[in-house]
Amino acid sequence: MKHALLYPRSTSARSVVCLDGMWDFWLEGIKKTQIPVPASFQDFFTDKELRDYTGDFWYEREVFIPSEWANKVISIRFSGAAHRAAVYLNGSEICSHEGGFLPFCADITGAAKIGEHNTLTVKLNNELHEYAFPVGRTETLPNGKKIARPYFDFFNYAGLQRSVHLVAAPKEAVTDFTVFYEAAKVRYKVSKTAGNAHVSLTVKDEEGVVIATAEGAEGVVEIPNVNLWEVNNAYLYTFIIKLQRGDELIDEWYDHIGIRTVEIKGTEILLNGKPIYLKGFGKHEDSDIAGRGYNPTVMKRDFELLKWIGANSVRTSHYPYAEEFYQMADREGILVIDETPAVGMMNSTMNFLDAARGPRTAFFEKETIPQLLEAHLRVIEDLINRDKNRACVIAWCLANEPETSDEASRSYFEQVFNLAHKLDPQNRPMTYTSIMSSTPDKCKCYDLCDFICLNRYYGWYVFGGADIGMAEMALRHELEQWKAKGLNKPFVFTEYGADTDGGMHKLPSVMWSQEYQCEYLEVQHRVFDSYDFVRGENVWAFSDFATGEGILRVNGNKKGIFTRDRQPKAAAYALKKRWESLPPDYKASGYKEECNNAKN
Ligand code: BDP
Repeated sequence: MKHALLYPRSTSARSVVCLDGMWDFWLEGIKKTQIPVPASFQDFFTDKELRDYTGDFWYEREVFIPSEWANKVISIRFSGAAHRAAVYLNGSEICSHEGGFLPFCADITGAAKIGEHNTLTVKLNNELHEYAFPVGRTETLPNGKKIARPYFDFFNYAGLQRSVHLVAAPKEAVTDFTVFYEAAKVRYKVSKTAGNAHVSLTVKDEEGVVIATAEGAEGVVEIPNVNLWEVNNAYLYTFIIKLQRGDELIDEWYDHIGIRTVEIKGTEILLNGKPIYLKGFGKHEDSDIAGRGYNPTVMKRDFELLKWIGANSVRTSHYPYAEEFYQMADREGILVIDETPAVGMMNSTMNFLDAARGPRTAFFEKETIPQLLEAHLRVIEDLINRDKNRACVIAWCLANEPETSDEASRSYFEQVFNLAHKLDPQNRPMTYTSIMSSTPDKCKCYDLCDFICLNRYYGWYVFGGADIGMAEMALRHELEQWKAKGLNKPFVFTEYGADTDGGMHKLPSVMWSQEYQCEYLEVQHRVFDSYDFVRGENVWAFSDFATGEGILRVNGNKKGIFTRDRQPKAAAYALKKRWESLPPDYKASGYKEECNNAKN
């Protein structure tokens, strides 16, 4: 059944049926209605109680299983069902899954009525717990209302937020495919179910011409005159894997794969051996009405905006995105820091505020930690397994803003990093994003990171508005402390930003005005520019996004450089100007020498 975890693709040996569309939907207290899949359920309804609903809810639809599938292994594949799911076919439970951001599948071969309609029911649950991701808790108020208390700053959207597929595959099937490279030499490994079928690999270029072949489940293919995958200039080869017995085709699956190397040397991030400077954003899967639902129209707009503004990178804050996002990043040549759903690892409903104040909450001493660690290791395995062949993924971000000032976080993260290093066949750089209270003198885990990612809000949560001059001093002071450590690693600002009302102008600036967002960014960039080891800037956030309600959020988080409907704020033009003027290898040692030579 593991074969169905591979991205669902119809080939001459496999059939895929997409189950997206209208599904029946109900939860306690509302009449059965229909809602679309993929989407979050919360933003369709006009009733506030429904939007904030916390608990179990159901999706159901009829699924026809064609009689031609009689000899196949039939699976249902969920690209993501948030946050936990139990799947039933014709009333019998066939599988359950914890976690909303990674794919899982269920074998329905035995349970399915072939040549008939079958009833597929999914019971979902969106409660938050301290032992599951994303971390939070669920409270029952004295008035009886159950409510989710996220320890993170985004709305607790849930539902069948990604596509659902039926997959019919042969009994002897490809279950996994892995590539890693030494430049044009591509090492590959095919895993399959039991059987004696012969494995072969064919590589086609973008014109569809076969340029290399290999035999056997494991080996090396040499790509002649390789077109490397580059930023904004992607090249994707098609790798076709076949299982054959004599002339008979048993199974076939393919993937589009870019060839590139990524490594860190000293303070440089190298792509294909050349230094790169990251310019881009932390994002959310978030849009009007569809919520966190995979939304190809919005995704397309986002990639156009990324190109327009001169960005080259995105962090998938704060969870793995839909698989189609990485496919598009692969095609567009956008670099991705791929993040696990490990967010909220601090005991607070407002961790962004605590980030500034820095109280110790002893999160890693909780009794739920062993169970959370298990969940963490599982998502790392599933994430790396899902995205390991994506050229766009240049690094793994194993957690967002954990309380690494806590001594107990050390052994936890040693285990997390060890597993991730063991699992990634391409040995990509690993990191986590560091919260403001994890200053160089307090952080217990930074040395585990191959590059250091700072989420810093000097000029917003601390020293905002009239105090912005102090913000520059404080940021420089912190960077001086990091410098004194002599880490010889790249630093990337993975978050910095200021909430901004897309309609507000004010001269002179005040916090929340578009002028202030521009001034804030100018201060940060002036500081980044004076430190050689700063090798990237990912602004928080790409666009405004939905959060829970509270006195710090005006209908969501407004730190977007674009509004929620993807229109530019004033800062977008300032960033475009800066990013288009920075050379791709900004701050590289070679680049500096060139500049000096040009001056002399
Ligand atoms: C950081 C979090 C991010 C928040 C951001 C903010 O990583 O999720 O949205 O702060 O406060 O702490 O805007």
